[in-house]
Amino acid sequence: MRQKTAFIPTLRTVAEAEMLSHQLLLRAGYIRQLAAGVYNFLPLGQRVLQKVTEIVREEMNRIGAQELLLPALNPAELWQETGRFENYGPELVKLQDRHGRDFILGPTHEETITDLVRGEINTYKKLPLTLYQIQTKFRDERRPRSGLLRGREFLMKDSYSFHADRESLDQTYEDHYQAYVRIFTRLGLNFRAVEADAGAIGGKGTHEFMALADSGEDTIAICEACDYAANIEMAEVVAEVTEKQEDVPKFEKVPTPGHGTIEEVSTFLSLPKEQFIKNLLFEIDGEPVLVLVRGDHEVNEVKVKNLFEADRCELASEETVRRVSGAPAGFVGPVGLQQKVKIIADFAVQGMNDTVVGANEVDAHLLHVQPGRDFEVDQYADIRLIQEGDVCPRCGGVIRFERGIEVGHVFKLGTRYSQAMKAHFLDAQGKEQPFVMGCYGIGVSRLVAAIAEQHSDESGLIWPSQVAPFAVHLIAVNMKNNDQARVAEELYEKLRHEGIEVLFDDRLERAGVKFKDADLIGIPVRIIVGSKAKEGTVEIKLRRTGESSQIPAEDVLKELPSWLAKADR
Ligand code: 9G3
Repeated sequence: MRQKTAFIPTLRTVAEAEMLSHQLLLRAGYIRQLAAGVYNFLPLGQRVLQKVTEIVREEMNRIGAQELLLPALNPAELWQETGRFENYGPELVKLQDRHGRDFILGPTHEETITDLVRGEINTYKKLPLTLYQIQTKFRDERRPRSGLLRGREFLMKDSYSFHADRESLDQTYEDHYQAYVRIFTRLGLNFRAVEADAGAIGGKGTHEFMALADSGEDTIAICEACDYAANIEMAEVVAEVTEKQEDVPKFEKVPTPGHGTIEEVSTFLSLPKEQFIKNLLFEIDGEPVLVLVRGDHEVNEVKVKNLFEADRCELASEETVRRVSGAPAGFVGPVGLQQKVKIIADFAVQGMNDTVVGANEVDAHLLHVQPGRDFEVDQYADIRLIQEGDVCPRCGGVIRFERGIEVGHVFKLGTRYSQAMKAHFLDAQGKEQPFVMGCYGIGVSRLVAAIAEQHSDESGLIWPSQVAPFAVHLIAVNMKNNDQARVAEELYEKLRHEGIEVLFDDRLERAGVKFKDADLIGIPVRIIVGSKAKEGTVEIKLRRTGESSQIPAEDVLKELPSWLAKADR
């Protein structure tokens, strides 16, 4: 491609863009925003997107998944069969056709694919079956941000598998897991597969694939000693054992005027936060539940929700707190509640002695409260957020946090959708069974940003060769100079004749502009035809390291493969 005619509108600066990848993709002319979370992919962006898509497609085909294409426009009826038309909020894009019928633009396609398969497959002999698509999804995010990382219209590879039994699902899940490892490795990503929470989609057993990035939205807990890694929403906490004290004095009330937070009361009473019990009243599927964790710990709401297998789990409203406790939020405690409610506590609370809790009275706390003596806990469970320095639940090593960008997510769905949609097959005994299903996603357009996040510096993008829009960036420093123009044109023709993808900067721009643009665009290997062209010498240079050398123009084809190979190391 010749830059004189190419549509690559580079920019020196852009308005605020918190993610480096977002800023660089805009400045290098890869994408342009049409609306919040809605992007144009310009020619360079499209070429990268196609390279990523091709690698995903190759690895999905390799595990025997069959590619199809489902409609983005789905009749609401399908989504009413699973109840998701009603219970997914404003994120679900709804519209009406000209006859006033309800439709949605698909955010994912469990219903669509299950409807297709239930109409065509009815015997175990045709199982297992894995189908996938690479298709545009719509999710009306409240706060679309960070460019391609959280869009409202985006490209996803979503695959769905259908099985006669759980063992078969486990095999396909493992096949996807390995395919994802191959895909993210080929894409040059530094990633981790982490245990994750299945969330609203349901099912047991799920992993997320996280591209490590300090600016990533997700936090993962990683063990320094073994390969344990989990989304912190899921990471298990090991409860340390402490013995109960027998000689704790009777509890007593103390005034703590105007001090609501544990921070304030801990300072006011000069008692450590570890001696406090944090009391949070939740409404879980509408029922008030008092949740207790140690004062220096945080409640993990995903664990609380999963403990009750609840649909809804949120902090109680102020009036519910007053009704149940008799006091405002900062003074709630497990002793002397106005209304009896279920009390659950983190394992760490079980081993506590001589604690401080809210007195269920404004401006008052209780000292010397002894769990098990002064109040009963209905259930102890692992419901706190893991912290850096905690013990690894697998090997006892030390847990530390990393931030990541979720680029893949694999789920064992079970029969949730097939049951809801009466998608059955006849098993070997002729008995009707619901399909056992799995679903597996990769954020394809999000990957472009994740790769850019990991492969860039402040001057611009640095694409791994497998996904770069071109392999070689050929730059004629001064196209007005006959020697340079001749040598550059000859090289351009020779490289293209060899099937090498070349971006040729043949513009009549100053050298400085050309090199700044080349640094932004991020093509791994650069060939510079400059003043030494008249001696037949050109410079070959790596974008990543800046390593370069002067070589004879006629040796470029011979030298290129070794430079392309070291471009990624
Ligand atoms: C919705 C809306 C947003 C959603 C969903 C449904 C996320 C929804 C989870 C999944 C699960 C898997 C197949 C590929 C891999 C991920 N956001 N999810 O189900 F209606 Cl508005 O999409 N689907």
